Amino acid sequence: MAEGRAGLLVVDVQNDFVPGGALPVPEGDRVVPVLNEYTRRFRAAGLPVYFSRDWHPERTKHFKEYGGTWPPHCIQGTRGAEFHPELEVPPDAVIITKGADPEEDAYSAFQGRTPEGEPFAERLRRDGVTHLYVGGLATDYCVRASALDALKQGLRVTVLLDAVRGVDVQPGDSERALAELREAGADTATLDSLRLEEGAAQSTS
Ligand code: VGL
Ligand code: ZN
Repeated sequence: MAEGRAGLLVVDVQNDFVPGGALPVPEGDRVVPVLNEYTRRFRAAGLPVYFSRDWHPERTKHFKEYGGTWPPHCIQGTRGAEFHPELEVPPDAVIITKGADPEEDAYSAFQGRTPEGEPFAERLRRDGVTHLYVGGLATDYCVRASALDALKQGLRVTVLLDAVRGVDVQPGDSERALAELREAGADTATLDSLRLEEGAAQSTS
């Protein structure tokens, strides 16, 4: 097989994760225009884009009320679970749905599936993606878990520093997550440092 190409993963940019939502990430809405620009650049280079969404049932052990951590959020079919209205999701984007199982938290997009029911990792393999660029919400939960799983899958991972924001339940959680990701082998990029080529990508940060 030819050397793989890059893909973009936009993690959980949903109404409940931005200010005004049920589980707001401070400044979560600020990632939207930046991610729109990343999406345009990937599409212009002919590279695939993936959008994960948190998609919970009303009862799940993910929620505080049923033994978990969080207030109810991103409940299937509600407005809070919809992508942010200004997020540009191209028609050929692949939506990755996770968190639908009431028995698991599913922080990672790699616990999610395509609309056809295919696990995310398999879809990436079929698409020839070997380098995943990751942005979205939240740095210290779903971005962290997705990037760590991507590394475990043997993918090259670049975290998009200008397109992530964290919850910071404990102050410093997001910074610690980024340090952990670098330690695990991820690199980082911003719009200014991004260098994409058709069928391949590298960054210079
Ligand atoms: C997330 C907390 C709970 C996330 C999802 O998308 O980062 N965080 N569920
Ligand atoms: Zn959740």
